[in-house]
Amino acid sequence: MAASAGQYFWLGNETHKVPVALFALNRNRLLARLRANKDVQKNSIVVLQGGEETQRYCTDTGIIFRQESFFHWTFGVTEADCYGAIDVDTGKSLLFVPKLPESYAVWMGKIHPREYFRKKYEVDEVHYTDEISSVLASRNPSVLLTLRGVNTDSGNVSKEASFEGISQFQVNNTILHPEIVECRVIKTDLELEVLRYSNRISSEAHKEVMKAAKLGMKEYELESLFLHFCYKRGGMRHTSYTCICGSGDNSSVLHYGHAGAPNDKTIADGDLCLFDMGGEYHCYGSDITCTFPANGKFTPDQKAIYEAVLRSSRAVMKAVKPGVAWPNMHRLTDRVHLEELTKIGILKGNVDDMVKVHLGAIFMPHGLGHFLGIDVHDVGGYPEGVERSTEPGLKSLRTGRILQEGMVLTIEPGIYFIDHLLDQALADPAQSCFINSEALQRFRGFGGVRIEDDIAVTANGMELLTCVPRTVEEIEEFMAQGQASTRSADPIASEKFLN
Ligand SMILES: [Mn+2]
Repeated sequence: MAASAGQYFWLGNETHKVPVALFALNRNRLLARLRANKDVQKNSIVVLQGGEETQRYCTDTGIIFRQESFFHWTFGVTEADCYGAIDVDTGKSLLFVPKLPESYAVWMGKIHPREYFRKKYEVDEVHYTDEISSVLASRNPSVLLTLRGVNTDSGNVSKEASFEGISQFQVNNTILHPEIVECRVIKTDLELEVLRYSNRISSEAHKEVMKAAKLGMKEYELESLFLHFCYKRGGMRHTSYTCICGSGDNSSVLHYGHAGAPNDKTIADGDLCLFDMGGEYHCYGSDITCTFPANGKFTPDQKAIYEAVLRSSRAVMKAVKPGVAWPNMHRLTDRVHLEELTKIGILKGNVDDMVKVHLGAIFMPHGLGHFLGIDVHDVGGYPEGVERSTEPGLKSLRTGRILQEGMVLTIEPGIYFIDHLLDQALADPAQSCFINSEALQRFRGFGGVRIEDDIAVTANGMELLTCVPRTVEEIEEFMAQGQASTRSADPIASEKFLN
């Protein structure tokens, strides 16, 4: 096996070198699981289909290709329209690349020979995709293991490999998915290195945004700064998801920033900014939210809500370690929020009784956090045997699992003042009895606070991957410095922030 050639994915400058060995290790981990699975017959071959090149609707305008996540995990291949296979018994890896037309050489550049891909990706064999059927048949497999399974976040089904001639083979499409998903749930040290890098660059980009934020700016100007920093400094052409840059009341819109609300509000004095943005490097993502006052100084109410969320975030971080059930971390968060909201005076009464009527979900309707990896909502949250709760709040939790070393998750508690949910709670006597509606009135239009960090579960606790100012004092001090240093300069025009 070609494991020592030492190739890597690298975009030069200070960007991270991702060893191609990362993917060989992933394949070996998958093979170990498959070989231990009694349902896997002798002479089985795993067959995966990579992502396909797409165009904008009916036009010939190409959309920047981003590899399909399972294929990326297994082969680390950046090109579109490939297939890959692994012989389970021998461990041999086969890559199938498209035979490109001569016109490609004119429009797209040099057509590389197969040997180029064999070296680049450290696989054992490279063939053309139109040969896949005959190449596989020559190995006389007992069965082809293809990938079919439901993504438990989207409900969508993975695209199973298919090619001309597949009907001549025995195909099993149920064994592979749960096995590869389990592999993806636990990150290797090599994968952790990439996630640390994505987090470091994205954290720095968030700090640039905080420093540059000024009243009167459009939210999208700060989105643009984040994207620019991630790409210029970090080689991150993609983000893990669409940037959420909500100011003022928009900070309570959980997935603001979509095409119908494209981060286009003008940032005003007194606004809280809730910016949820994460860069992605070689498909390994990050998912970070910073909430800060637009003018650099928290009001007493903003400080109180912010510190309530910070308290739950840090309580969870203290409790996280292998063996802990993630739903219990969500419950812990709710409890801290309810206690803090009571101290602030928005709620009144006994917190245990509030928990019984799911009052926490009024203020945090989403889950505490989710797996992170090649997908921002990474796979494996609900394998067979792990049931999703039906309770408010908890039902939005993207995993119900017991934590294990090597899992990477977000911790993203939030408190939001969402009119629709507040009105609902006020109309429900079981919940409204805990609400001080006069105090609550003051928080209408407040928006929301989310504090989102990415963590890796370690043997005894956790490693924090995100590094941004977090306490009220840190944020105010950091923003004061930033406003002093950028007062006279447009950060993009001067590019000072990149040097
Ligand atoms: Mn998240």
